[in-house]
Amino acid sequence: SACSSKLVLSQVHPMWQEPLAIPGGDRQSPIDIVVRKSIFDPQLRPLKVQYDPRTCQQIWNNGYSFLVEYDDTTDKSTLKGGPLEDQFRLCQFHFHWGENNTWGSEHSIDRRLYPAELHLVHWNSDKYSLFEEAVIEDNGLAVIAVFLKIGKRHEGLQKLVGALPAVRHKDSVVEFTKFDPAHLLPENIDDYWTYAGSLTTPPLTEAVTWIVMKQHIEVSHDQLAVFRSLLFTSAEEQLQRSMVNNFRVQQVLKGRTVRSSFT
Ligand code: SG7
Ligand code: ZN
Repeated sequence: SACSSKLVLSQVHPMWQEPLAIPGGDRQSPIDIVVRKSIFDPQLRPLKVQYDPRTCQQIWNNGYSFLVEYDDTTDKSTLKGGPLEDQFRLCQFHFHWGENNTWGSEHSIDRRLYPAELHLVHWNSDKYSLFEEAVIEDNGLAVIAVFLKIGKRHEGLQKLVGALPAVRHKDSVVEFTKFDPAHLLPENIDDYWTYAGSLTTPPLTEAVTWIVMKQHIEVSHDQLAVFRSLLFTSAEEQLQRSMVNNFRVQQVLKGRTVRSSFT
């Protein structure tokens, strides 16, 4: 795949359910967003999302989540506006989820967790020419986070859910094309929180402008059950482990402000 992010984490720790040994910096993610402490910033513009479904390439079980990867060799699927000065290119999206519906998201709103959270990962193509460069720079990445709540079946998600059994085991890859990630965004993308943070898995670099959507999307319990039927383990391993609880523990704010685009 052209999605060069694959190179970065291919040598990642075989899943780190254990508390991380890597010492945190000053802007680690995820965090709890305290609504009454977030600051409305009238300067925050609407997000400009332009995704081309033809850049969608494949799904990959990387042993921690499943990644839907996009061709990021040109500016065909992009994100700009909102808190961003530059143009960012979509590279992949993935989710984090729990073993049950009580937890699973990485971020929380006033301590309230959701059963799952979607991350659309983009890198700054105005300033950098490769994901690998962007991932180590403080303005290198922009990730859109969308909370998932249990409710009615999500039609836009269903094509993806149907493809997941093919990537049940770690290291499996299946061709997956023409998927428009805009279908996974909530109706209202103008209301969001934003803060300066990090990747939530190794290398944990403090490169990310987080854009956390206020509005959640709904998926059915059955759809999330298919996420939970995936495995952390490869086909060769004796003891198979369900892919659940693939979120990082929350990090301290350390004086950061969370801004909101809405009042
Ligand atoms: C997931 O989350 C994967 C990672 C991703 C990581 O484990 O999607 O991607 C790859 C290529 O393994 O790491 C560098 C990167 O995108 C962290 O992303 S996140 O901070 O948005 N959760
Ligand atoms: Zn993530």
